[in-house]
Amino acid sequence: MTPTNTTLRKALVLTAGSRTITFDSRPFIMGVLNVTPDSFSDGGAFLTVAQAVRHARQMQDEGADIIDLGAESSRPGAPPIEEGEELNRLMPVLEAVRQAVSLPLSIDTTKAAVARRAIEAGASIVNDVTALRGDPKMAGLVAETGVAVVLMHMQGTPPTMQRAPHYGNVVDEVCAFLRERIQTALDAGIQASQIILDPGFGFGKLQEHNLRLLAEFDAFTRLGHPVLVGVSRKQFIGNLVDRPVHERGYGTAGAVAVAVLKGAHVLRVHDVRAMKDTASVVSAISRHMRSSVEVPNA
Ligand code: HH2
Repeated sequence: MTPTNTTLRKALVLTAGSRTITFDSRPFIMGVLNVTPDSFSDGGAFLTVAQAVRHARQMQDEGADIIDLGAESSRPGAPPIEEGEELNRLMPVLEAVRQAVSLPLSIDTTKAAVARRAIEAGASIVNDVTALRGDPKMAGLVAETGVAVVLMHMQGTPPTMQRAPHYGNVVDEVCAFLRERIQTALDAGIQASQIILDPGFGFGKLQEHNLRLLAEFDAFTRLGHPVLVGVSRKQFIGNLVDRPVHERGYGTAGAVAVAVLKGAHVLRVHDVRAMKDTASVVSAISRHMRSSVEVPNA
């Protein structure tokens, strides 16, 4: 019998502090909770503790598996903020969300001091868009605490990254970067089972780069770690559907469907229910595809 994707897909186990997450056939949904005044999509919407808790509960009820809290925007052109300001925005919300939901919490930060406080308050994943390059203490913190870490590709930094991104072969270059960051993490004492990868949609990428990364997304899932995809409501989808941020749900679903078909493990999304349904349908179909659909001449 010709093997299907179910028989071919290897289960990956992620260790995240005291939690163990097994990725087998279905992608996990990471719901975004930004406690920022200026995030590109939900900036200002969940600034009070009560609003943030309500939204976290709603995402849990809608089927989220993880909640990603961020207190500093990384949208193109976003100015960096001070550690004190980030902690002031984050900690009251994180502590209240920790009480209100039972899901693993991820902290979207580039600062080790912020990540440490978040881990002490119960976060078990550090989502570092600089892939451990932004703060020399971050790798040691992840190694010491045993939490999971997202290593994301970015060319440049948020204030300047969309000015003139350039690549020879974007997929090869992003893969090479991720391999190098995995090695740096391992050298710092982080276990392979703590690592999640992310090609970084929109982070120093032109339209054609984002589309190539999605079209060849399986290049990242072959690197041997769970792979996160963050396409939700982003500009490259807006460019295709010509719609403002809050009307990009169907466009996002199209991109999510391709990523799921190509083996994505974690979907970082704003619209939990819609993307969970999209992922459920696509991953069920993909389990019935012959392997030859994905690997033509195998
Ligand atoms: N995208 C954003 C923020 N954090 N983290 C990962 N790992 N991957 C992503 O693609 C990613 C991310 C940007 O989206 P959002 O959080 O909605 O906006 P902002 O950065 O303006 O807060």
